[in-house]
Amino acid sequence: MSNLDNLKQEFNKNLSQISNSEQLTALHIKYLGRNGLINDLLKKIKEIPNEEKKQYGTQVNLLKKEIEEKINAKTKELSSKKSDKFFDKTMPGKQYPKGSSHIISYAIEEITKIFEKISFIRVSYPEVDWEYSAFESLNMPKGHPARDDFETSYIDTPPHPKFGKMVLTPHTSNGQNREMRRVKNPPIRMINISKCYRPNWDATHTPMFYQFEGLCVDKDINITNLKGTLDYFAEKYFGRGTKTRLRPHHFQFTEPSFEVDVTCTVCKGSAKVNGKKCKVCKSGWLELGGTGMVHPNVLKEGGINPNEFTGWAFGFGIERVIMMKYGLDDIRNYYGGDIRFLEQF
Ligand code: FA5
Repeated sequence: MSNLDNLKQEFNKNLSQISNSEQLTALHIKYLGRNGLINDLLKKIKEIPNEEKKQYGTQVNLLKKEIEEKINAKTKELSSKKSDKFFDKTMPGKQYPKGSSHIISYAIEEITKIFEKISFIRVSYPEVDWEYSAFESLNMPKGHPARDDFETSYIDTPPHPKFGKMVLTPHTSNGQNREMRRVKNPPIRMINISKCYRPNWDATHTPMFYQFEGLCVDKDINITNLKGTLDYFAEKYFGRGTKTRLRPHHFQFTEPSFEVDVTCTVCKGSAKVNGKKCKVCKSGWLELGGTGMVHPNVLKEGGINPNEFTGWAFGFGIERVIMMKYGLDDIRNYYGGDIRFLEQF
């Protein structure tokens, strides 16, 4: 029996033992693959005497064709068997857990919408910025002690001759000068939302956190406008009936400056729950953040004439407003990645 007959017999035997598509693929590779047995036979044509070459080639090609046809037939046979299998179309599909936006992203969206409704424009200024934007432009010259309040991290790069070193910005107030220079001519109505950095880590402070900063500059802007806007925000974000109050404070970039409190979301400002002192606020009020009338030096540095225009600004922590809204007690949970916490929002 010739080599070709042996190969054919062996192939038929192998084929008769095939019961699934993996085995059939392996058989295909064994006989018809690039380094398969058929190609081995074709390579051997060099060793065949010249007068027999033609006949040998024809026989090998016929065998190759026969093997291809048989493999194709087997493929069809196997796939038709598969379709005989019972498939219950009414079975529920695989359930994959549903993703959702992060609690911070929801708050950013909500706050943006609240301010966009009253014509504020959402912007986002650099998280890594010049010392100038974070301090000098805000009436805090080099060496001023007020800078210490912001516990700033500096980037180890050569300083700019005018703008100083680069910093991880400790507050969104760095956007004030940038926005004044972008808009040039008031009115300015900015809502700047960005990441900030300070080296703190406890239940109410994280090294990276978000602030949102409002800036309004126009003719005849006064504290009444500021109070009205804060009341509007508090009602929209925390719910109807939420009130705000201003307490005197000091910031180098606003004059006068205030801290803003809102009525506690748990006791609604009464300081009592079921006749007992409210555990969340103890006084009926919760602290929201800082605000004030933009200092004339800050307007001047932004290229705006303080004799013609006035303005107000505020800066609040996003983690803090979420905490107040939902009565949460540890903001580190926001960044822990625990799905059981995050999927509640
Ligand atoms: C400022 O950052 C001022 N730039 C706010 C301002 C803007 C005043 C415009 C006047 C005019 P303060 O340092 O108080 O102020 O921070 C504001 C809020 O940021 C805080 O009330 C708090 O909610 C939040 N915050 C500050 N540090 C952290 C921190 N490490 N983690 C989480 N939130 C923080």
